[in-house]
Amino acid sequence: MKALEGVKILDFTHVQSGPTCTQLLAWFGADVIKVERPGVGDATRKQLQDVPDADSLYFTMLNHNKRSIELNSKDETGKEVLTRLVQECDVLVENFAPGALDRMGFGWEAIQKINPRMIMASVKGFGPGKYEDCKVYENVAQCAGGSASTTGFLDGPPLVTGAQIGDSGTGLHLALGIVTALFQREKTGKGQKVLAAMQDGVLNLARVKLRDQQRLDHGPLKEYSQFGAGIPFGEATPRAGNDSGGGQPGRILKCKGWETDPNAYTYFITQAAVWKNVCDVIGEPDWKDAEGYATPPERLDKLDAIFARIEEWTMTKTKFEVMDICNPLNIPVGPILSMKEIAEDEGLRATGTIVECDHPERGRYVSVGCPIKLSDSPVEVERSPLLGEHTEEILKSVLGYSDEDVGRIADSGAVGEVKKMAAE
Ligand code: CAO
Repeated sequence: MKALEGVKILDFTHVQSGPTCTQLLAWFGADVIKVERPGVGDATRKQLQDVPDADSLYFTMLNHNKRSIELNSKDETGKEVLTRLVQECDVLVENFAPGALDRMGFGWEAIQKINPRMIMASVKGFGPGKYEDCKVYENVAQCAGGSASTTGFLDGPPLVTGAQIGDSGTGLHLALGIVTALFQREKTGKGQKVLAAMQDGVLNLARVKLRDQQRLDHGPLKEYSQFGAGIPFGEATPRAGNDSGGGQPGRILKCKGWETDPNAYTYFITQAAVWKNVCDVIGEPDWKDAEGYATPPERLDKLDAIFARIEEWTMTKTKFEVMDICNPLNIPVGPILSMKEIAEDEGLRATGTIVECDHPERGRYVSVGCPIKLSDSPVEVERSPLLGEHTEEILKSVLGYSDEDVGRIADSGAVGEVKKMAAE
């Protein structure tokens, strides 16, 4: 038994944000039916291809545990099939450019008429307002959501982050909106619209930077290294380099091998509660009670010097040795792990966070499994579907079409050449 067993998702998503959401729902047990344009499919199938003629990793890593139906939603017969899908499914998830669903004839009002219990969930770049019609990709959202202006170093340009907070982050927000709407439907019997705008999702994740914006009205941000360096603050939350985002000062420090290994670094947090342990570890026991060092406020203007001294120590150890020494002393540290190290990490493989799948076109590939673990709803990660792999199966088993109907639908061209042959 899986948590979302019995829930049918009409998955009209593409690229990254929407697919992340529906992949999570599939992992929680929903039957996710991915509707794709005949012969074309999700654009990511062919983007950043590493194996000729095989679905790309971009696609395969975002579309696990789904079924694929090829369907031209602009064709008359295609619309008939889509209408049946709306009748049968619980949730429609989409992340088309604004207005695309209306142009197809399947806007919110039309959907409600066909199935009042349907939840219609959308990712858009912006919420209602002057930018609502804009197309948006990841980095645009990171910039518009406040993340880029607060990421990077003080003397450099704004930076986007590698974590896809605009796409995958908004997909997560949408998934929560969907299960919440399903929960409410239990009581009301009605569907509703769920909207997750990428700008809003990024801002939600950058919430602490808006906190700092308001703190600026009351004086400098003392935990920022900029304060210790004596650089005045401007009007807006500045870029904070690798400063810790919270009240406990932290930095990225070099470890043994940094000269040749770009990831021989550790994150080191001088949490106030374990300051004495930090002093012992780095060989500065006098700092425990020395004037100017004993309390967190006294240390604020010396953080650069303090971290320089800690780095002298971390440079004598590998990032894993730093972890092994500091963890038992409750000093929060974290190695900078490369993607290579993560892909090979036995611990992550043991928990199913890193998985391997067999794919008929591309062979074995590594992927990220479900990052949320439910004790009563285990996840078995299955490979992504080939384009239209389940067209016939969905027409018959989900929508109840007869062989004759499937032949008629295939003849119309609404479901693509391959399925026409399969139906014959
Ligand atoms: N059958 C027939 N037509 C189909 C179809 C199907 N099965 N599936 C999609 N289409 C059509 C759409 O109806 C649309 O047609 P119109 O423009 O005539 O209405 C067309 O394909 C293209 O859709 P699109 O505009 O969404 O795609 P795009 O490549 O031009 O834009 C993107 C991509 C991501 C910029 C845009 O979809 C968007 O802004 N989405 C919302 C924000 C978002 O999710 N961004 C994250 C992207 S990365 O995760």
